[in-house]
Amino acid sequence: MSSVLARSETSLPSDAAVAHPAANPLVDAIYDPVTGSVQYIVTCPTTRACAIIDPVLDYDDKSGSTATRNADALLDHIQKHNLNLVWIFDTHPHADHLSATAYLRDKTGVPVGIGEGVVKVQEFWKTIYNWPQFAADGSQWDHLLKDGESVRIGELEAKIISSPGHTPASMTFLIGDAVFVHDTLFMPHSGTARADFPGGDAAQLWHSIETLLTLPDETRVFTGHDYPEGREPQWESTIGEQKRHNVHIAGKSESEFVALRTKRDSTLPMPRLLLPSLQVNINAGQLPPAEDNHRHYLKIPVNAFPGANW
Ligand SMILES: N[C@@H](CCC(=O)N[C@@H](CS)C(=O)NCC(=O)O)C(=O)O
Ligand SMILES: [Fe+2]
Repeated sequence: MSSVLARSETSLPSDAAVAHPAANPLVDAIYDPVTGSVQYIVTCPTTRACAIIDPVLDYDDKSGSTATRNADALLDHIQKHNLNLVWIFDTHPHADHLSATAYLRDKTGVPVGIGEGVVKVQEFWKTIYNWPQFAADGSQWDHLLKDGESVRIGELEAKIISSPGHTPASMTFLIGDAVFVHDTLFMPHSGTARADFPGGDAAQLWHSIETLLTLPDETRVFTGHDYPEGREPQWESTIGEQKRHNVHIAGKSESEFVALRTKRDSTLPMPRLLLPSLQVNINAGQLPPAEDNHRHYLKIPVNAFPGANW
């Protein structure tokens, strides 16, 4: 299956049109139909500096093969538009796909970042993988993002907002008139992300979403996933649309949300790639070290999640 590339609103200005400081980013998205993930390239229109958010490393669990089709498509886009990559981020340690951050850092030398709460996720999963020598201190990333801090992408300021609930490490990026909400709000007709992963919490997710909904109605909202059934994938909405139409949020109280989220989560199987993903993603997208035959192995803990839906 091939990825879908789409650009939000305006396209890159000509070199002549770069006199004024940027407030709002250009946003390009590459959708991965295999995992339903949306990968973003966020660009400062005045300097052409850009950041990648949530890159996917392709993984076929049937053959144990990795590939870099998605990540290379991101790099091709950057090269084609003559952009200057300055940051690579994951919004949270993903449970449904392997992160391509390590591959991209190796290729480009550009720093990688994730929320500082990743340490809690590392602590949980290093026990599951029985991996005592693994350093659960976030040192695998170049930068651990803190709530309220800002990072620069050229002349753009990316404000980091902690938004736990789906995971304890989840961070939202507010960049000009665009907010990258990852796995909090999905498209209004599909609702919200699940809150049943280890360290997840439906009430926390509600409060994180409430904070996001205080942004101006016209703010562009870019979500981390879409799971279309018989339609084209979608990932862009606005805060106003979310407030009015999100099927899990609009007209609901906190307790109603928690009840519906908990009920739905009790029916969901674990993501197909949960166990390969976390082993790689707590390690900033690096495979476990190669063994003496130079091959990398992923470990599957047996019966670590009794009662999980199949
Ligand atoms: N079927 C997908 C499900 C992945 C999944 O659980 N996605 C999370 C985000 S990482 C979610 O919030 N899903 C909400 C839902 O499926 O309702 C898979 O196996 O990968
Ligand atoms: Fe997720």
